Amino acid sequence: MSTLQPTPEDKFSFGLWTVGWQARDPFGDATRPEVDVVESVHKLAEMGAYGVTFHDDDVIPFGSDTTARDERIKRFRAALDETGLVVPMVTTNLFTHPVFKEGGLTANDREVRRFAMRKVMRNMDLAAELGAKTYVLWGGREGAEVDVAKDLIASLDRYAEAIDTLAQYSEDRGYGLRFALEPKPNEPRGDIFLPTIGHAIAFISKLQHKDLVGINPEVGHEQMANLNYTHGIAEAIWLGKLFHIDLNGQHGPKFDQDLVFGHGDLLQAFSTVDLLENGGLNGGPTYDGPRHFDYKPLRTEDMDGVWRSAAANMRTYLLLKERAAAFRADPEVQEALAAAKVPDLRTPTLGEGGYEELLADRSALEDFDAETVAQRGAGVTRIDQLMIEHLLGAR
Ligand SMILES: [Mn+2]
Repeated sequence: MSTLQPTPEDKFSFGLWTVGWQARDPFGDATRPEVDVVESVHKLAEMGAYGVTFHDDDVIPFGSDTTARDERIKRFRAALDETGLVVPMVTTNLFTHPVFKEGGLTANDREVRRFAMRKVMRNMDLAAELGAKTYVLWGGREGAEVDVAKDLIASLDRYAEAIDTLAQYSEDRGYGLRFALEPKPNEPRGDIFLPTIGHAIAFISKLQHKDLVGINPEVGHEQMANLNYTHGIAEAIWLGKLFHIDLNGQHGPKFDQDLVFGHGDLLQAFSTVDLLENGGLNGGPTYDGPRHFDYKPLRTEDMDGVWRSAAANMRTYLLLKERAAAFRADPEVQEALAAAKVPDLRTPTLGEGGYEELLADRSALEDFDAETVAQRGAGVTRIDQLMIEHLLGAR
C-alpha cells in the first residue's frame, strides 16, 4: 500500500546522532566509520523523512573555534536548503565531554554549571536561526552514584534555576522556543534526576515559566523503569505537556537498548501509535508534533544496515498506524469495545444533579447489588485477541 511510503506529511524526524552513531559501547570500539552530517541529511530526505535534530556537538565538534564553527554550520545549512529538511528540535550535549562527569546544569562545581548554561544558550541561538520550535533537555549527567555526595534538594533548585533562565532568555530574544525535558531513570549516571515522566511533570509545576516547559518522553527510558510508555504519554497529553516524543524500542528493564521503534515491546508500540493517531475525542490524533526517532542502529551493522534501520523505524510506524486504523474500523472490534463499556468511560460519573442527585439515587448504594455486578465479565480478553489478530495480519 502506498501509505507505507514515508512522506514529509508523516513528520518523521531523526537525531543526527542516531544514524551517525559509530557503535562505541562500554566494552568495545567503534564498528562503523564517522558519517558526514551532510550525507545523513541527504539520505534521510531521500527516504522520506521531514526533519533532522541535533546536539550542538553533532554538527560542530566540541572546542571548534569560530571559523570552524561557522564553516560547519554553513555546510549543514546548505544540505538543509538542498533537501528541504527542517530542524524542528535542537538539544545540547552536556554529557560527552569529561568536564560534565559530575553534572552539567546541576554539577557541584559552579564553574561547570555556568559553562553548561552558556553552552545551551549558544546553541539556542543556532536553534532559533534554523527555525526550531522545541528545545530538548536530556540531563544524562544530572544525577549521582553516591546520594550523600550531592545536595539533592539544592540540585532541584539549580535545575529549576537553569531551565527558568533558558526560558527567560528565549523569551527576551524572541526565539519562541518551547522546552521539553526528557526523563530517564539511569545510565549513564547511577541515578538520574527527573527519572520518569511523572517526576518531570511534577518538577515543571514549580517553574516560573511552567507554560513554556513540557516533556519529551522516550519509549525505552520509561520501559527501563518497568513503566508503561503509552500510559505515561497519555497523562502528558491530558496535561498538555507532550511537547515532543522520542520513539525507539526496548526489551524491558535492562540497559538502554535504543532499538528500532517496534523492535522491542511491539504490543506497547501498537498502543502508542493507536493513542497518538486515534486517541482523540473523535478518533483523531492526540499529538501533531514530529514523530522523532531516537535509537541506535545495532552495533552489528555496517552502513547498509544503518540506513535499513532508519527506514525500518518509519515503515514500522506506518504499519502500526495502518493496523491501528483497521482495528478501529473493524465492526467486531467496535462491538467488543461497546460490550466492554469502553466508550462509557467518557460519560461523567455524576449526572446533572451533581452529588445531591447521586446521594438520592438508591440504586447507587442502598439497592446496588455488588454481588451480581461483580459476576459480570469485563470482556477484555476478546479485545486483546482482536488486537493481536489485527497486528498479525489475520484480520
Ligand atoms: Mn532521547
